[in-house]
Amino acid sequence: ENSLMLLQESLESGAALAQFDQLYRKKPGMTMNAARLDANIAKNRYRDISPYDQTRVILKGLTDYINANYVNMEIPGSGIVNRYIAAQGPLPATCTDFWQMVWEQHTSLLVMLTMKNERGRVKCHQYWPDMYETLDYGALQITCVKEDESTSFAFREFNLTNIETREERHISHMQYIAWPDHGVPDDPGDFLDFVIKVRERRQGMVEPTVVHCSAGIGRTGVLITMETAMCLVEANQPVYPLSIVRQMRDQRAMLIQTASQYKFVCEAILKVYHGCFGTLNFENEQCFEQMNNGLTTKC
Ligand code: PTR
Ligand code: PTR
Repeated sequence: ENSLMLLQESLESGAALAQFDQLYRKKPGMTMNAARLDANIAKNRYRDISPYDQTRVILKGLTDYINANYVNMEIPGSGIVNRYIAAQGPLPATCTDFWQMVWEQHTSLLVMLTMKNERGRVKCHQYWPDMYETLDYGALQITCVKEDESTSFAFREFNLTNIETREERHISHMQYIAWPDHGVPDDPGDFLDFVIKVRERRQGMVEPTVVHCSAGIGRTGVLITMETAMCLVEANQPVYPLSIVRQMRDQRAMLIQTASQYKFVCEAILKVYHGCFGTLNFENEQCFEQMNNGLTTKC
């Protein structure tokens, strides 16, 4: 496929990374005033990472602020729009806000791309209860009913009960635990496996998936880019990673933090493609079927 051939060439020549470095990190014209209000300053994990006002998630009630943005990724030609909320890792003081957001947005999948601690620093507060335990966050009561851990992933299931309405919901939590901030995943194979599992879980879901890391920009951006690229390949659409990044940054600033993260995701996109086909030839009908069946199993 032509766009992937171009991608390979521009990675080899270094042009891809130069273009990435030149792309705006914040979309001109977007504002970030809510983040700077006195009442909200302490709700930001990092002083330099704020949500756009225009796309921020607004909580119901008087204090409506959380450091999170809607990020909608359209897959042309397929009628699909993948809906995400990109968020910072909750702080002790924002866990209740976080769960309120999950409830109000009808989210049933949480994707976490950070560990709680990295290199001796706290990166994200543990905003969920341990296995078999229950914690109250405002009007929500959360119980962890399942937890499976491997070396790279931790998958959990939570029951949420709204104490006021007695309504009960079920939430999946998928954590990738082998990926330090500012870096790239330790193992691209494990990372692709993880993204494929996220995609399987997301099948048919219309409510936004909440994706967070520590700041909610670097690793979150890599994951959304990867999933978007996989959907584009499946929909037989060209894949231009830079325009994916632009589309993301139009909705939350700074998504994908470093050139090495960008390079990593571009290489992973090519790897998925080559893994399915062996060659860069997209014309062939059979290739397509193979990919549509294969992407979620073999690659
Ligand atoms: N030990 C690391 C950390 O605490 O950050 C990695 C890790 C993170 C391991 C989360 C397990 C984790 O999940 P839990 O402790 O909640 O099962
Ligand atoms: N000021 C912080 C820093 O540069 O370290 C903000 C920051 C932290 C930015 C983590 C990105 C980070 O990575 P991620 O978005 O993947 O958690």
